[in-house]
Amino acid sequence: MARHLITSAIPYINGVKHLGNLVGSQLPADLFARYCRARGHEVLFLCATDEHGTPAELAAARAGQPVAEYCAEMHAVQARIAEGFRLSFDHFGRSSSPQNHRLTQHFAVRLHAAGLIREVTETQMYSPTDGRFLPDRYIEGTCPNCGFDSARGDQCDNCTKQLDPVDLINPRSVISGATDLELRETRHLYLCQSRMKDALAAWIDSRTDWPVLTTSIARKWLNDGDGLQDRGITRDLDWGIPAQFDGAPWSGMEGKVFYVWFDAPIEYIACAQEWVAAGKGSDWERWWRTDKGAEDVTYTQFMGKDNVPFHTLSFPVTILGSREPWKLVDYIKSFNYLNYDGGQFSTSRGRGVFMDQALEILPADYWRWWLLSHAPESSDSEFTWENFQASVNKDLADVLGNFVSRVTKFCRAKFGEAVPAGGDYGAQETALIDRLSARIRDYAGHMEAMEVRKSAAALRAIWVEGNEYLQEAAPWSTFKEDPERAAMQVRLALNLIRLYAVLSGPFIPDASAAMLAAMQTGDDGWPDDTRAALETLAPGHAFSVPEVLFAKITDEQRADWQERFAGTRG
Ligand code: B3M
Ligand code: ZN
Repeated sequence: MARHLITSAIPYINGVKHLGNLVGSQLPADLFARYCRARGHEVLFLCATDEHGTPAELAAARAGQPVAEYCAEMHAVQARIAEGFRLSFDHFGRSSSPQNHRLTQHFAVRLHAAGLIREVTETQMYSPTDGRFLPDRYIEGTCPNCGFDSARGDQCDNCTKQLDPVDLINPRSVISGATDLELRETRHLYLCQSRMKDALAAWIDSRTDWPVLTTSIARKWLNDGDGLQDRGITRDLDWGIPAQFDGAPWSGMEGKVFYVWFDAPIEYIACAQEWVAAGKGSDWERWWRTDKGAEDVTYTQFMGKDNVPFHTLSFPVTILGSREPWKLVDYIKSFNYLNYDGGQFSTSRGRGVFMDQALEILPADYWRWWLLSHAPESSDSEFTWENFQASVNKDLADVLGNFVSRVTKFCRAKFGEAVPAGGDYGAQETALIDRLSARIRDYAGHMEAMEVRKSAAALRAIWVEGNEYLQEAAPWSTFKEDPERAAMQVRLALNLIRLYAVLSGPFIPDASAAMLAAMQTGDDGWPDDTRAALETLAPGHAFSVPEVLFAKITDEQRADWQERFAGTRG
């Protein structure tokens, strides 16, 4: 039994995320976690909220709440929405946890001992109007790299370049809009990333099986030298993990906290400790310490492309630089952006569908299917209501839903609500079984490789096989001259419904559960032998006709939603 540690990038606490965020990390991570479990592997799937830094402070200020209170509330909101989307985290933690405080400080001490932290006196942007320093997102301006005019102090969203507030052209305060900013001296801890450049380059070069998107971004910053400039890992902020603590080997850091991007990835580890503290697990070290059993763990991270530099460069410096036997990531699956209806999703302008709104209008499976089957893997992709309507109506309602409904209703009408007997499978069925076996292998191969779109296409092809078989076999006409044979055909089709439930679980878990419930059976594992899988429901086994699995989206609904989500969220 293989062991898989799986993490999704941890979403900022600053509000409900949109569908583009969902499909860039949490959802494909969930797909993979569910698949690994279905294959009988041992899985630890972790996610959390990213609660520090300027995003948290700014959002709390906007909400008029103390930051801690705001974070606690928003964590509960995000956790509830994650459940709504059936994201099967083993634990959904918080980067503000005591575990992460301890561990982050521990890493800083270790890095210092390894000579990888130095103290720097530098000048930072200070706003007399606001009476404070303006780190990271407290400042916006024009990107010196690409000219984007709303680049933030820590990173340009347009070109992914990691920035320093002092790099911005025409900087302005996000709090007050003030532009009369001045440079003032302050002291900070710097992580000496540049010293690890060769080690990191060798490591990235050894990852020959990683997606090009991941390695190309990593190499870009490595070779530019850019991503590997030494970076400040402390900030002049109130909210965060204090950079000063008992026995700290540095001084003068009173009132400062660690930079959010320093502590956020450490939360992947702390989250496993929280999972134990919550009584859900008993041993986090066998997932995270290679001296304590984690040497045979496969660790996969999921994230959007803007997060890649931090996971391929900064976090590995923390892990490797600690000189302790922590588990290093084995595979980084990254995603491009999902656009919305001819533009970008915009949190500030309320443009696009946000996770809470999505669940208000349709159940999770509809979204999961569309998002995963259109995942922005090789390039950015775009959500349009026309495309969403077409793929829900075709794939889910016509291909899958209709099959289930036709088969169960026909059987109930002609044979009653139990699997009919009627002889062995014949040549037509054997041919179908052969085709299905090949397609299931195909599907498994793509899932294994985390090729999300290809996996969706392969699963759909498996559904289509059922429809084509039904069309050819036509039990409704067979029934007239050869009811025995029709019974056998229907028995196979009912077994196909069970097989579909098992195979489709990672994509559409609720529909999968509904199909299993209708077939009055459980999920007894991956179908290694297709014929055996299609003989699981024996003659006489009772079933029921399920409710409509997927309702079609009408043109009226589509037009309605298109207008509603054009950009007015208040
Ligand atoms: N919170 C950025 C984001 O939500 C950041 C990811 C942290 S992963 C350790 O896209
Ligand atoms: Zn830029």
